[in-house]
Amino acid sequence: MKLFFSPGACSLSPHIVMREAGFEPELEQVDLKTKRTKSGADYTAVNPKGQVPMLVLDDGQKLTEGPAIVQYLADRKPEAKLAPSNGSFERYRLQEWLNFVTSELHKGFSPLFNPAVPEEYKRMVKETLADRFAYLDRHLGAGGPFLMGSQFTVADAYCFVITSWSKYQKIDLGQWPNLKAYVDRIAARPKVQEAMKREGLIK
Ligand SMILES: N[C@@H](CCC(=O)N[C@@H](CS)C(=O)NCC(=O)O)C(=O)O
Repeated sequence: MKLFFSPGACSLSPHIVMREAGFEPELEQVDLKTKRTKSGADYTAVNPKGQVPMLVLDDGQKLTEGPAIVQYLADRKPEAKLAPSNGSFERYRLQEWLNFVTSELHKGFSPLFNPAVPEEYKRMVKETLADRFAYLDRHLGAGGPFLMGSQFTVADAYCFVITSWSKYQKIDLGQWPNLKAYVDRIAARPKVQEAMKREGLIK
């Protein structure tokens, strides 16, 4: 299986999951500005969406959309317990979290990385994100240490990656101590460190 990624982008989530699940990830870097892969291929010809992540399976099938990819990876290695089993109520809980991260946090952050977006709108976007972070902080304060309780799941990998973008936007996570502790806890996981090193995000 090959994962198309861009350093520090949302593709870090399936990259972490691959390592947590025990796969040896084959990776191909994409330049999201030029839409070229590191080997020089036109990425839009490989993936018409032009976005990362994309997973290419051993039989050549292509899977996009981070929440779908991480569930596929988790289901390939059930022994890693990265997702509750299909059909259980807890699986819907996981999907509830993945959807929250993708629609409220991930796409909540996107305008902040767009230089064409006016500063006034960015201020409003940051206020909305602060509400979402406050919700997460309360949730983690009441339970934890992970989104679904004691077990680290693919939703935590995704939530960690997106919440960590705060550092690029001068959003101080220290305002939400439970959330800050959660991000630090996940950052310290050996497989997360491995993935971040491989992407050149840490030494
Ligand atoms: N809906 C997609 C969105 C993926 C996405 O937004 N990827 C960003 C990087 S974090 C990207 O490729 N941006 C470049 C672009 O949209 O042209 C998913 O959840 O996987």
